[in-house]
Amino acid sequence: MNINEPSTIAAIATPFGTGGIGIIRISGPLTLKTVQAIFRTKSTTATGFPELEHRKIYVGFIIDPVHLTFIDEAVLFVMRSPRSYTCEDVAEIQLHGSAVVLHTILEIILSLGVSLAEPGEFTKRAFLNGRIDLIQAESIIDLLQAKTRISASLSSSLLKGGLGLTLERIKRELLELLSLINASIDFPDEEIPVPPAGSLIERMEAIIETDLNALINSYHANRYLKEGVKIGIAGPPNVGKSSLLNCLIQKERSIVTPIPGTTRDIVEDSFMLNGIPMVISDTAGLHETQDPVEIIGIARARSHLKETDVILLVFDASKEIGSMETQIHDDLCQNNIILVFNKMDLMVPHHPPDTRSFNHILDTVFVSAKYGQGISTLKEAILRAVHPESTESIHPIVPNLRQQTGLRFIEERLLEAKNNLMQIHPIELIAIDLQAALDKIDEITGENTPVDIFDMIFNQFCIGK
Ligand SMILES: Nc1nc2c(ncn2[C@@H]2O[C@H](COP(=O)(O)OP(=O)(O)O)[C@@H](O)[C@H]2O)c(=O)[nH]1
Ligand SMILES: [Mg+2]
Repeated sequence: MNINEPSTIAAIATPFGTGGIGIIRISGPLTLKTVQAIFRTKSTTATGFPELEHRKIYVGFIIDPVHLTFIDEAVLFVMRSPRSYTCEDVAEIQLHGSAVVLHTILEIILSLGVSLAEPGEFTKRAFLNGRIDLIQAESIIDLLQAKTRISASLSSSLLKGGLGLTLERIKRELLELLSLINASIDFPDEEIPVPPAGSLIERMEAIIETDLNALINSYHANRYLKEGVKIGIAGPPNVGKSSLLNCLIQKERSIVTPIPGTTRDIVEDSFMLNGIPMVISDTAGLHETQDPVEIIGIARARSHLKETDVILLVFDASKEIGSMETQIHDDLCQNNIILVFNKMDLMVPHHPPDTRSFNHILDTVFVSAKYGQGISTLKEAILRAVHPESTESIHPIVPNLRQQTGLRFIEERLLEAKNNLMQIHPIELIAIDLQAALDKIDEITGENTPVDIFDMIFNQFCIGK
């Protein structure tokens, strides 16, 4: 066997457990031979199996090729190279979704010289055979893991190659800039004039401002859509934090009692706001206590609140603001706080609480969690706090963290090159930065990606994809 010839791989492509149907997927040069050894239709005999046609569905059954015994009914779907997911010959066999049947047949397939596919190996082959770029491979992971419809549709738009096309355009422009610069380095005697710095600077600025910035900024909106905006509820005991959570999610999720210290662990739930998922958590009331369970709860609350995108700091609107309130605010020491005065129904008319001592807050709202008052104002404040643009038009091409880090690197290199040009540094220095930016583009798209990054990406897949 030619050692360069790719192996043939197979895996169960449907989730583990019992299902209506289960699918085994095979890809590689031995696919058709393997299928011919185990699959029969009513009209075929062991010797006279017809040529398997591209994109044709066959109905029949699987046999054990050694004992020639019947194993299960099956539907076979064949895609011939290169017009398949992996660009290789691919067969998908639909069977009854019993784990025993699927494993028995998989074992038979593996006994015919086929190897078990690694996680993501089908998609890896699609990438290695040039059918998709690395960004598209990553968007397939996102799509498989998408928790919301909007995040699934974003992954699909990435899958169509939008980001790859933009990077291709940036790459062409950078290559042109680099060749202008290199020409003046390589042939100094030919009197090829160094391109005027002004025009080079302008072109670099255009790349940064029109393409890179939009992509980089779209990352936050995308993260919110994929993972949800993290909202933490904080405040002293008994001000109505749990009531507020229940009111926002419209469920009796967190226990509400008049007894202070009821909530000890972190209670988390979610709701949608303008199509954006919000993951909201209720925490233990912040105050001095000797109760060992509450002490743990408060420590948890504090560390959890550090990781949130927005904090709803809740106080009782019917009470005076005292040193405890300002102390809690100062201890949080975060700049993403919305001050929420709850129990506005009990508030003494014309005597609103004095909020002058709170200086790092985004907004102040008055609500009554018990009677549902002021909740829409609070929702508006939350949306304002998490980047207004994320609620409006969403950039169609939004990168993940790996791509985002890469884009930032490219931006830094271009800014560096631009500064060097402005300070009339040697042109060689500028070439180095442009080359580094170009290399990073190749790393993002997968044209030239270090093996470890590559493995890390494909290891996120499930087996059979
Ligand atoms: N009048 C009034 N009572 C409320 C309001 N919100 C909560 N409460 C009451 O305040 C008490 C404490 O509420 P809870 O949500 O458990 O507060 P937490 O300790 O901050 O979680 C309960 O008896 C609630 O019914 C409100 O807006 N108005
Ligand atoms: Mg509570």
